[in-house]
Amino acid sequence: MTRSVRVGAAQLGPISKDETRTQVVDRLLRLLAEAASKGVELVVYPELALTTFFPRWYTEDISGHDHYYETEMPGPQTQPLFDEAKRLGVGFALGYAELTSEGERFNTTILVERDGTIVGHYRKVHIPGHADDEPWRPFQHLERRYFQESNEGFSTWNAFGGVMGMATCNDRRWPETYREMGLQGVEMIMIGYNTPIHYAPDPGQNALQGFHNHLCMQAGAYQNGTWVIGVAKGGTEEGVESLAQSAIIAPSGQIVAQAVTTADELIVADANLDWCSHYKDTLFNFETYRRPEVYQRITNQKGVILND
Ligand code: CDT
Repeated sequence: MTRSVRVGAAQLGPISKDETRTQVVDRLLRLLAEAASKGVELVVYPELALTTFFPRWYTEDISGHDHYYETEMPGPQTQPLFDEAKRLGVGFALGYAELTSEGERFNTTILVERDGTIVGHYRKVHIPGHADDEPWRPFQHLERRYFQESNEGFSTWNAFGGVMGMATCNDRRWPETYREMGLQGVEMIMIGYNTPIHYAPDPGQNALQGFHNHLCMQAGAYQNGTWVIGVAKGGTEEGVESLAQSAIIAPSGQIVAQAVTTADELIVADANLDWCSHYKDTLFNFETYRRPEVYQRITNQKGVILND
């Protein structure tokens, strides 16, 4: 029997600084209801889907941003999402800022099954931007101040009838992200993102944001024979324009559904997980063709070392 998952990428438009968790969860619930009405089994929400993208603001004391973090999941304001998902029999992936009881801060995504149970969590590995105040920028990208790099790495989970994986925003630009999960047989990678159009260190890249977004996710899908679900928080949020263009990408690397707005929008596709084997068993048969013995630098070396 064909293994297929009807998946929805639930793109979000901007979330303002003043929007409450309850208001945001209401938006998530509207998308969930639309998804259920279309027979969707798994809804993927973006990175930091419960709040505005707060790392754009500097606070001397990082606890000044504590109200943007979740200390429990589900908590009182997110419980309705879990309850409704369970009632509708729709699973979801949700990105949020996590503050642990040990005081650690992670950019986290959870995967929730159709019965409302948390299957697993992923904590962002590649943390972009900077840690210190850089007032020369039109807006800041202080993820390295507000989140620590997770050392948990990339896992996969048996859920939704397949092998599921998660990554977050900047992770999608790194081929290691996909290959780590590819080596665990991943069949669907869910990736939420918040990507400002303006890249202050090199504004020449601004016009290419959409191209680079799809380029890396399509390559990651194809080279590992996996579905990739890329989901944006797009539009102009607190004066900062962010990329939308959420996309559902097949193991061939082809985009099979793409958002057309920069607002809350659900796109849907039937993800046939058996298609993954077309690539996993042929061109990208890792067992036959990979040469890890000549890839030593990939894990032994961090930066570039020039040859003499
Ligand atoms: N959220 C996130 O990871 N955004 C980054 C912006 C990079 S520029 C600092 C991204 O890779 O899209």
